[in-house]
Amino acid sequence: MERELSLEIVRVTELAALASAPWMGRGDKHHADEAATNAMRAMLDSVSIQGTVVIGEGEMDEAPMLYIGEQVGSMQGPEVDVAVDPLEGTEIVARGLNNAMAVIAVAPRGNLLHAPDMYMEKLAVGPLLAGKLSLDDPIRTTVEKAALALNKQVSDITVMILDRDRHMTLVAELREVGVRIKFLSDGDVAGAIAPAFPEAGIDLYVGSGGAPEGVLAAAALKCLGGEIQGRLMPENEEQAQRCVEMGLTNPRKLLRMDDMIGTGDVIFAATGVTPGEFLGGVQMLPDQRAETHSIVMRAKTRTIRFIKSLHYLPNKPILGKKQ
Ligand code: VTB
Ligand code: MG
Ligand code: MG
Repeated sequence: MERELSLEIVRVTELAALASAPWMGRGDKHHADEAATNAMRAMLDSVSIQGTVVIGEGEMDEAPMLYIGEQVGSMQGPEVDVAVDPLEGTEIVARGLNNAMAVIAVAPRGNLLHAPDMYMEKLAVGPLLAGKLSLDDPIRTTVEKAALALNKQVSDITVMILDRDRHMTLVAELREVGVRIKFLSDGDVAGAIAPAFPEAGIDLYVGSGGAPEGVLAAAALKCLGGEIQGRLMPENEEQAQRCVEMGLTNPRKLLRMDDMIGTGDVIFAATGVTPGEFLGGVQMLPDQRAETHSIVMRAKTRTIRFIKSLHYLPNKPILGKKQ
């Protein structure tokens, strides 16, 4: 993958974010998601790749576009796997809360795990803790190891977790251990990446969220020098069967970075829709302009670019057409 691709890729998330931002707080997550998906799909056509969607909006028969298996890109350029979440945090946008982003990851063909739509147990960390923890450990051990490695008191460790009833036991354990907790309403791609940004003030990301979101976070964390470990959580026979079909004979196998995103290069881009831990949201400005805040990075070089763009909206025909 050529480095020029990074800038082409970030234009895709910028447009998806611009398209969904007008839906903030309108209580309509369906339209917010649809606007982002339409814009992302349209923009992808101009990107110089021969892409196959491996993580997308759903199976071919349930999603009209960006479905799993769909071919995207200009069909000139490298053969790649594409993982997308045009609007990671539809409910966030519908309710005007924090941490919604448009997200994409691209890797050479065959590298991205075709994560089925089910829960994944996750443990994500930034560079200082990469390689030092294990999802197999009890949470107390994990926190204690983290405190030791970071030279902090356990009471100064901050853990991020999705605010869900299913995390009640884990949260009780964390409280007993004595850490600080920051809850997320949704948007666990942003949550899992947060520990890699010192300014976010998060040491560990734990708990279960979407498996596709886990792979997207793995792509970002590889570029950032962080780490995520995951374990799929099939809840019925059908889900267990899906794991087997994607090549996991043991669906409960501990998944490491290489299992999720391979060993080669990966490009990750995200644009904030609402403000988050490390990205600003779309800001509507006077004179028909909007400002976006994006991050784009590549595993091979580990250069991290924060891109602030000022868009003149009348010159965005894709936005006009689709809304
Ligand atoms: C997370 C979050 C997503 O799903 O993966 C979450 O990142 C997990 O599912 O934004 P539950 O909502 O059932 O906990 C989302 O909230 C929606 O895809
Ligand atoms: Mg989505
Ligand atoms: Mg999502």
